[in-house]
Amino acid sequence: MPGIDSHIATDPHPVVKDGASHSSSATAISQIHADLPSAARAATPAARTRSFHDELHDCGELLRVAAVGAVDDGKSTLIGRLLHDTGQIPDDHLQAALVASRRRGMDTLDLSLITDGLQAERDQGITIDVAHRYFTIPGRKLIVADCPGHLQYTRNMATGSSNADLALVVVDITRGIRQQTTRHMVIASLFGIRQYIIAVNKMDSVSFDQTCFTDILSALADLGSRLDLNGMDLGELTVVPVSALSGDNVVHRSEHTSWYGGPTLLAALQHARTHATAVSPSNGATSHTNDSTKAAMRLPVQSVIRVNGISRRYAGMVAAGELEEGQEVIVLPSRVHTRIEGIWSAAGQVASAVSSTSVSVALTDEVGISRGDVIAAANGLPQVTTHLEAVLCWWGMEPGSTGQHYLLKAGTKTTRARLSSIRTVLDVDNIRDVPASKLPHNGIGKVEIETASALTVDSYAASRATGSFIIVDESSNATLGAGMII
Ligand SMILES: Nc1nc2c(ncn2[C@@H]2O[C@H](COP(=O)(O)OP(=O)(O)OP(=O)(O)O)[C@@H](O)[C@H]2O)c(=O)[nH]1
Ligand SMILES: [Mg+2]
Repeated sequence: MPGIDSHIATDPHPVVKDGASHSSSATAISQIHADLPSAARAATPAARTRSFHDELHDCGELLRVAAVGAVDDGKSTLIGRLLHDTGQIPDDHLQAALVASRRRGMDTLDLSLITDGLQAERDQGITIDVAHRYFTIPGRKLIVADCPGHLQYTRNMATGSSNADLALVVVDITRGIRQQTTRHMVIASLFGIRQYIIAVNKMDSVSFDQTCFTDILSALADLGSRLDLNGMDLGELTVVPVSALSGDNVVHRSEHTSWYGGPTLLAALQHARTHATAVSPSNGATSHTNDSTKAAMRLPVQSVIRVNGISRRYAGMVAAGELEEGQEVIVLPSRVHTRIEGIWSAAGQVASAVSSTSVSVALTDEVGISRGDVIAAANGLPQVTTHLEAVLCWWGMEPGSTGQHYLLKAGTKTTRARLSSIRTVLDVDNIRDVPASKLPHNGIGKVEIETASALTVDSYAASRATGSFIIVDESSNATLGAGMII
């Protein structure tokens, strides 16, 4: 694993790059109240002078962030703080959160209420569903998925991270790295995330003590090397000491951490690689790519459309790579060679389309194609197979067991499948694969699966979209697990 970027300053008085001296007292209701209705603008002196709204039009590239970590470590509060201190909480939301905070008997604004939208979440003080927050920071558009930390909702956490460019891992400094923190990092790594910002939160609870922070750094280094030994790559880690409650090192540099010379959370998010600029590691075997435009083109066919009752077009979403007019393609599983005659998107006829674009295409030859078939670039073929080797995250309440039948959905195709072998299950505490015959609830295992009909797939390392699948219960249709093809 590459080194941890912890930025402990050797200079006890580092230059304050943001130029913001920031009061880190908790956001008092009275202070906010006095400034309403333009409370968001008045969050801090720096927020007043640097209007983030001014930069809304200059959005820049999209960065998808999954905020993960153990229950109560402060994910929702931290996202709320980020929104608040960048002046992006609408007045009505702020008002509602103020009222709810008061109802809870709090004399400070509970920023987690900004992100926790469900009544059940507010009642229990935990996140259950994944809330997506869309906002901007200078030069960037962000989509932040606020994932639940509770073990029971690990599946929701996985949903929130499945498409992320970066994981924001929140760690409560008073509780350290917990099993659920590790589990989330393992899942994020399996999903191909190669950038991590570790927000070491609640620094106010330890009086911003540097030794407590370096203890977390040692624990992270230890975790990183254990993951490495098990073939799991985290990629780049930036570790930032923060207090979501008081705002230290979130948007404004803290005056309480003079020993820290690294970026604020905001600056770290500004400098992270986005989807468009992501690069895949060069070391081959365990590398994953976040950049589905660099992968070989895959267009899983969702439906066949008749145009004017004569010609046919094939509709679907480009799952990987770039689709181009004139491109030589192979239709799978029939293996018929043909070319792309024309491409239509919502914008009309286009010469090319990148991954995640919904399109319909016409082919130069008459080919028998139906839903579930895949149109693939001729230079870089997927496998057509009934045998899968995969890492499977299991959320079924009943353990997954050898010989059981399920439904397997991969892209636009659904088939019956049998769990033919469970090779190992990950011992999360020791980061070690151990032999097992069952895959327990919330377990992560290496398995083999036989499918009733052939699937057109890639390895997950080559393509996220065509290298993953879900396992569904045949009778209840409940999602039991998510797999990544090895
Ligand atoms: N002292 C202190 N408390 C904090 C800080 N950040 C959050 N908290 C408190 O920690 C508790 C949990 O915060 P949440 O933001 O709901 O935690 P979470 O990680 O979103 O929790 P789940 O979504 O349920 O996993 C709340 O009581 C917060 O007020 C902090 O920086 N300092
Ligand atoms: Mg939460």
